[in-house]
Amino acid sequence: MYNLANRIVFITGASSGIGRSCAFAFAGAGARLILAARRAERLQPVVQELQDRFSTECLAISLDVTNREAVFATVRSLNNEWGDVDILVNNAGKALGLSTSYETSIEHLDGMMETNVKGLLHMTGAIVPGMVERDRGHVINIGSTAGRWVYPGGTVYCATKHAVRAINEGLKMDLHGTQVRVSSVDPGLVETEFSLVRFDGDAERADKVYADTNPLTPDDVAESVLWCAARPPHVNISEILMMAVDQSHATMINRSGRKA
Ligand code: NDP
Ligand code: 8X3
Repeated sequence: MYNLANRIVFITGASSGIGRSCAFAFAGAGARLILAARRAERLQPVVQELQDRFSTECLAISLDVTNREAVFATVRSLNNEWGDVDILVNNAGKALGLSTSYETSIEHLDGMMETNVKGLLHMTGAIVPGMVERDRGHVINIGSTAGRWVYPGGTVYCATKHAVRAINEGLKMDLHGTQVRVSSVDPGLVETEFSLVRFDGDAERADKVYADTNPLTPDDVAESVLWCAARPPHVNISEILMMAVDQSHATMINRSGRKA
């Protein structure tokens, strides 16, 4: 097992959902955490709870991953105490709307492409060179079943997650010969704020996505992320594809009722 105690873990999108759950999972393993998201006010209670429950050393950073300059400046500003990032969890991401590819607005197109693809690459570009220099580290990308299958209304989002899958595969080759690891955890339906964001705050519409079914929880995903990170250093988990039992393919979801 790779001992995660005192390792420095940088998690993007830690203010909600899967990223927030990853913070608790790594905190439970004794890691030190750099937590980033745009909404500082949503990071603060996460930090407070981590400190109360695990006495975790945390650095909360308000960061928009689409801002390349801000990403590089943030990473440069990490002092000796925080600079040697051991694990990068590239989690920040979103779907916006359910339009056809040809009707997707420029706002939605940019929002998805800039965050899910370029934001992930900005973070990778800012942090991986240090890992290469130290000849250790681990990048864990949060992909999706949308990186393998396309569904109606999801063309652009799925394209971004297909890109994440390609980046995950290519980054491992880019790092060939180093001891830096690269993994992708690719979940299906997970109940988070994902659909609330997709439907621009329409809670009723978002709730319907998870109605009468038993989706994955963000903690389920975080457990897999932690498992990847905790493998012995010579083991690289390339990818994990995971879905709720109630989901058998992108749009094949059993809605016969919620189990307790
Ligand atoms: P949430 O909406 O609950 O969380 C998304 C997180 O990303 C938030 O913390 C948000 O913080 C952050 N974020 C969004 N944009 C930016 C940005 N520009 N810069 C920095 N942080 C940003 O959704 P999930 O937890 O579900 O999503 C996390 C990842 O999991 C995404 O990559 C998503 O594609 C993927 N995924 C989700 C699935 C699902 O069904 N929920 C299934 C498969 C994959 P803030 O708004 O404060 O910046
Ligand atoms: C997020 C889940 O169902 O939109 O990746 O592909 S889904």
